[in-house]
Amino acid sequence: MTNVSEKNILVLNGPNLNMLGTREPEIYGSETLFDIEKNMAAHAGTLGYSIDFRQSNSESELIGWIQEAGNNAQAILLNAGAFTHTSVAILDALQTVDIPVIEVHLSNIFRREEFRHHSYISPAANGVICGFGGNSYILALDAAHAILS
Ligand code: CA2
Repeated sequence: MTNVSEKNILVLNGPNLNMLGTREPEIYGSETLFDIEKNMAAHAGTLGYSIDFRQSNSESELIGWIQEAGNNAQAILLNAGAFTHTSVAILDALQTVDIPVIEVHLSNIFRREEFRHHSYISPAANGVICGFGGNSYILALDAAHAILS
């Protein structure tokens, strides 16, 4: 893993989140994923963490990163995108790691279509933060810090 330090937070982003900032700003805001990464890195620095920020459109790649995280990270912040609503495999992977997991969403999934109201991932998460746009990630980092402190 890149950017490994003693206090490392793994931030995983699922499918299509690389498209942030290009369309649907009314739902997801106008920040790009890179903007979110930069803001998180700055905030993480003030808390004494480094972040390892990744995105993949592949369920398999996300699962591999989750499996490795137990050895390399103190916590996982995960926006699994649409896999949130479909993936038992990601749930199973999260249940193999023994570090805090915070589920993150930009949008308030409970104000949206009914199929977005259910998350397969939440049972493996310490908590869920959704609806605050890019700030959801900052709030999730604060939540992880509170758990780790
Ligand atoms: O609100 C979130 O963060 C979501 O995880 C985003 C997912 C969606 O399937 C979840 O229900 C909620 C979708 C990410 C796709 O993002 C795009 C952004 C801009 C343009 C196209 C896709």
